[in-house]
Amino acid sequence: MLNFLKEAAAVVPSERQLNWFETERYAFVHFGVNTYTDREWGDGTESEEIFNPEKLDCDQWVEAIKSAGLRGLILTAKHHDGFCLWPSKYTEHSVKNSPCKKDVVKEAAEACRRGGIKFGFYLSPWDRNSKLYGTPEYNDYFCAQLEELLTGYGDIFCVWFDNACGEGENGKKQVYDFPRYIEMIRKYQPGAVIFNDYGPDTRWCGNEAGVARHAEWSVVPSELCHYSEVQTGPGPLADAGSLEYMYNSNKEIGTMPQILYTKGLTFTPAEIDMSIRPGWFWHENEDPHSLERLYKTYLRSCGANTCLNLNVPPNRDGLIDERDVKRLKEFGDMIEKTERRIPCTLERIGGTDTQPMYELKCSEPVKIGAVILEEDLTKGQRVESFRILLPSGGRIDYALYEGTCIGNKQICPLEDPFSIQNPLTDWLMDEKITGVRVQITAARDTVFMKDIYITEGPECML
Ligand code: FUL
Repeated sequence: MLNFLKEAAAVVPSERQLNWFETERYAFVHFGVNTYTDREWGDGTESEEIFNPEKLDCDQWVEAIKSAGLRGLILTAKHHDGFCLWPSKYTEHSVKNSPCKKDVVKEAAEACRRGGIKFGFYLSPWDRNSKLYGTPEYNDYFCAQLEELLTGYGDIFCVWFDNACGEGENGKKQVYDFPRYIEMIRKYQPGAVIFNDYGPDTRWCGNEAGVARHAEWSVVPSELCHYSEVQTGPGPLADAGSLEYMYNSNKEIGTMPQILYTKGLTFTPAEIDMSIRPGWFWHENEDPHSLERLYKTYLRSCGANTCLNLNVPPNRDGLIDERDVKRLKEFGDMIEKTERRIPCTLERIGGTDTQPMYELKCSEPVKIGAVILEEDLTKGQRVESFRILLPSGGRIDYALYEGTCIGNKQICPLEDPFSIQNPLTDWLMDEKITGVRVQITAARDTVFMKDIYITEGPECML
C-alpha cells in the first residue's frame, strides 16, 4: 500500500503541462455563424453570407482579455456547424465566401502576439457541414484542416478538442482518429497542450458552471484518460474492472479510494471552461455573469488545481460587448488584489517529511485575505490534506481552514464565511493577526512545497 502511494506520488507532469499551469487562465472565444443566427449549435446549412463582422478588431479583444488578467486566447476556428474562420483550402464553407473575407484566425493570432498573450484554437471534430462526415475520409479532411492551423499561425499553446456528439447524429457516427490527430500536433507544435475529455494533456472538469471538485487531483486513473501517458505499472488490483463509472459525475477525482483500483495512473489535470454569459456565443439579450460569480469561479478553478478557460464571445460587429469589457476589467482588478502579497517570513517549524508544519510571520499585525499554497509539481502531486491554523499561544491552534489536495495552487480565502469551519474564527478573524501556520496532515510521500504565501484578498464579498 505504501509503495503504491509512493508510486502515485512520483507521477509527474510534462514540460508542456507545467507551462500550461503557469499560464493558469485564458480566454475562450466563441465566434462564427451562430453569432449571427442567435443559436448555440448551427446545423451546417448556414449561408456564408451571414458572417459579416464589419468592425472586426482583434486588438480590442486582446485588450479586454488582458484587463481581466487572462494570459491567452483560444479561438473557435471551426465549431460544430463546420464554418471555418480561416480560408481553408479544403472547403468552401469559410470566411473566404463571406462578406468579411478576412482570415479571422490570422487576425486573432497576430493580435495575441502584439498583445503578448498566447494563442490557441478550438477545432470541432463534429462537423455538420462536411459531406464526408461519418466516413473514414473525414479523418483525412480533419487532418488537412488541422495541418493548416498548426502550420500557418505561429506558436500554438493549446489545441482544444470538443467531444460533443460523440454518439453520432442522423445515423452518422464518426470514428475520430485521435491518435493520428495527436501525432500531428506533437510533430508541428510539440509545446501545445491538447485538451480532450480523455487526455492526453488536459481533461474536462465535468461541468460548465466553473467549479472544480473539492479534491481535483491531476494524478488520475488511466481508465479515465486513455490518451494520456500511463506512468505507473498495474495497480494493486489491476483486474478490478472499469472505473469509467466515476467519469465526470464523481465528486472527487484522483483520491485514494479511486486510485487504489486503477490499472495505471496518468498526470492529466483538469481545465474549467465557463462562459462569461449564459451562452457560449454572443446573444443580444444576455448579460455577463455577476462579478461575484466570476470571482468564485476564479477561486474554484485557478485556486483549486485547475486552469480557467473563460469564454468571452465577440458580437456581430466583431467586438467584445462593452458590458463584458467592463466586467472583465472588474474581474481583473479583483484577481490582482487577491494575489497581492503581504510581506512575511516562511519557515518550516517541525513535523515530518509527510506531515510538515510551516509558519508564516509578519513583522506587524495585518488583515490576511487569503493563504495561497503551491506544490512543486516537478516532484509530483503529493499532499492529501492540510489545515491552516491561527497560533493560539497555547497547546492547540485554531483551524481557520481545512483543505484536501493542493497541486499547482490552492487559494484559501480566510474571509469566506463558508470556508471557515470553526465558528470561533468569526471573531478571531476580526482582529489583525501576525501570521498563520500551515500543517500538512497527510501526503503520499515527502512533501515538496513550491511556495506558501499570504495575500490581501478581496474585501469580503462572498
Ligand atoms: C461543448 C459545445 O457543444 C459547446 O457549444 C461549446 O463549444 C463548449 C465549449 O463545448 O461541447
